[in-house]
Amino acid sequence: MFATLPEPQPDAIIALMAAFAADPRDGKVDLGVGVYKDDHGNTPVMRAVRVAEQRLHDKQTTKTYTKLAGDPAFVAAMQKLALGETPDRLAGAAAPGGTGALRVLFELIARAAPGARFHISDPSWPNHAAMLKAMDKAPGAYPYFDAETRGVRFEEMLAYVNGLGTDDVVILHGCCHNPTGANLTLDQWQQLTDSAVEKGWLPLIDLAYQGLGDGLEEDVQGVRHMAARLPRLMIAQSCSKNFGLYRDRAGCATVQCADADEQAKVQATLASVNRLLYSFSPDHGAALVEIILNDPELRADWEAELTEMRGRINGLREGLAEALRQETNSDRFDFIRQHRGMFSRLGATKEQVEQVREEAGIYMVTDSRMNIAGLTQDKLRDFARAAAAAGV
Ligand code: PLP
Ligand code: TYF
Repeated sequence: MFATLPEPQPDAIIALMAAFAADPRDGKVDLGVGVYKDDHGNTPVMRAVRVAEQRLHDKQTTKTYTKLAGDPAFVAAMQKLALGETPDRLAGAAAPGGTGALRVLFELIARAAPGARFHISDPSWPNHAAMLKAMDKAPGAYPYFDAETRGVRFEEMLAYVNGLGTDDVVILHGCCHNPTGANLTLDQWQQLTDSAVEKGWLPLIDLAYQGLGDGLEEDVQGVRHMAARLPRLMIAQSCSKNFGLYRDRAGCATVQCADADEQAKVQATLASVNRLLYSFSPDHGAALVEIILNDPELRADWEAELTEMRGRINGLREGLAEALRQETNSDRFDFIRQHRGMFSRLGATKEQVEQVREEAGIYMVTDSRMNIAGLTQDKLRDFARAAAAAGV
């Protein structure tokens, strides 16, 4: 039965985690997998999460099943977090992480419009294409990252989406683009919205880093603009990074529908898709998020800690750009200051990435994506020196 089992495609980021763990050197630096780290290199359990866990422990009387679409209070709180004021024509379901939310929304589209074509940014988070290919829905790729300016090739992106129509789904990163760190301006979101209104393509917004760019509200200005103007859109939210709940697998799939009839149908389908994929979504992380978002004191503390995390990342961006200025005698890395979120793509070749890994023990993904949060102030100079020595 298994003799002809094909080798699965390895995930380069997960493989890098293993290579880092196996490296015996003291002082090695992990800029690979996208998890937040503090000044000591730890990925902490957030303070509000600890308190919410204690409360859940004290008040939870049963672990019987929730609903197929998860706890409605969690879904409503997540939708409010993304959209602010929410219209009543939203369908939604809890899902196992942002990945689960994406998978459920892909499945929904596969049922609603089997011939629909997906489009992702060039480049994008590798799992987007991998998951879609596994569903026999290899996506198209719209121009996105400009390797010269390290900004967005917006005119080309806009021309691409203007060529799409009502059978097309466009996956957009809501903020903090993974893997490049280059993001759309509000004006660009507005132009994309005009295109979606005119051409009828459907946005699917992957929102995995809300609060880690410029702020909880600031990071979703584009998403909210789109939601206010379009009859329909989809959002896949992850609680992995902004709540630090990675392994608990908390996420939310939302569909803004055109009217109440459509909402009822989509809601029933989301529940059914959940059931067919895994029955009930995990609820532990979702319950913590619901407690935090609906308790003013806990929420304030969560926001304060998220602000500290964001401040640390953006402080490292400043420091890294400055260290690279000094080590390379040029301002060509100043884009690191403008980028937002966990990642920037440095612009090094595969060989240079390997050289930095071998000589300095600093691990970046092969495409030279670096997790800024993996740095510490005392490593900035080492990093800049290693990058300069490799000729980046
Ligand atoms: N989308 C993007 C762009 C991501 O970077 C991630 C990774 O964390 C996810 C979705 C999904 O994350 P998770 O399934 O861990 O919640
Ligand atoms: O891009 C990252 O590093 C995170 C974590 O298959 C991740 O989004 C990486 C690979 C993967 C799942 C999550």
